[in-house]
Amino acid sequence: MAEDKKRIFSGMQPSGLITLGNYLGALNNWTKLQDDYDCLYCIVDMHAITVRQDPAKLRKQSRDLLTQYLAVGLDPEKNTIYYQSHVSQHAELGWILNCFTYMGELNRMTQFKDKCAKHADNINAGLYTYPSLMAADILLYQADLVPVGEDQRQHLELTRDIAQRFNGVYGDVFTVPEGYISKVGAKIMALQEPERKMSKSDENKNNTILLMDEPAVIMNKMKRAMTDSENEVRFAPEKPGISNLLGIYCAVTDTKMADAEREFANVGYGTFKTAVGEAVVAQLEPIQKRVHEIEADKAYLDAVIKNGAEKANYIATRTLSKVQKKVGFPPRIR
Ligand code: ATP
Ligand code: LTN
Repeated sequence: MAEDKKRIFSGMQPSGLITLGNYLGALNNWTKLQDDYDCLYCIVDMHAITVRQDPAKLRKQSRDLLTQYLAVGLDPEKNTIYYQSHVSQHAELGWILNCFTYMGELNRMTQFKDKCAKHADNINAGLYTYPSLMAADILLYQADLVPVGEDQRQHLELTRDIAQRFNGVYGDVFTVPEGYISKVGAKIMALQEPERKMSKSDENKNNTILLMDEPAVIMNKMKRAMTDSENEVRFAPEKPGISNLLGIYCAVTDTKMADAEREFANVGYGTFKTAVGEAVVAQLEPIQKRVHEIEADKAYLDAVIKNGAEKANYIATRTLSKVQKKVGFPPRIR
């Protein structure tokens, strides 16, 4: 791995089928970074079990997510792609960082509050300390940049605070990472409730477009997307539904907002929705085809899994050993 390139770390939970929001807010940007940075892209299965998962489904979703990472164009030769649970250093550093994270900080996390409301029957300690594990993910690899969607900004800020706190006590151990949040596609909203973000664990299936949705399904979900009582396609805070569809259109076609508004200035909502749907289908169809090709190649996938874990393990060990020494754990006798 080139030492002169800046390092990038990001991850996604295998908590369900991935959405257009995940693709536009995260995956699509990751592929653009792979030539210029030394990138690690993790499948954060340890984070996923902070809400109850069916074991067989979790295993399948993890493999599907890996396949989708590859299908969107992430190259396992250029990037380190691996499962979080295969690199136990995440858990070990996570524990240490728990001891450098205040309850007051964790209490303020909006993702925690949202998930508590959604999973009132299972408000477990893992859900609460999720951000310290996320900090460990990033800091283990001394990442300079972390490309994520807007919803992760708060977790990243906390990661920076934890890194600075630790460095303040022990010297420069961790690189303090910066967020990398692209403007386009950073927050795709739910189709029928455009005041909420599109989320893969949403129970209303008409709120989300899945990366693997068939064209007819995509067109149908688009048709049902919430709009408003005007008939004017423009980007405005009081028009969250139309603004969201415009945002999707701009992201998938790489168009500027003003140009998109001009393009749809004189058309009705029906025509506009069809155009957005067709643009999404055009973007996703080739990816879906690649998913089917890759998932048929078991040996290839297994090799990616094995190599990714080995590469990640190598870097993670270096940081963890240093941290263990700094905090005063006794050296191992070999
Ligand atoms: P869950 O519903 O299980 O909480 P999620 O759909 O919110 O999942 P994550 O796995 O938490 O997705 O996030 C993966 C990446 O996708 C993160 O970088 C996140 O910021 C980004 N992301 C998630 N939802 C959106 C969205 N609606 N718009 C843009 N980016 C998103
Ligand atoms: N918390 C993130 C997933 C995640 C992540 C990370 C993202 C876990 N660890 C490290 C970037 C870097 C989420 O819920 N989207």
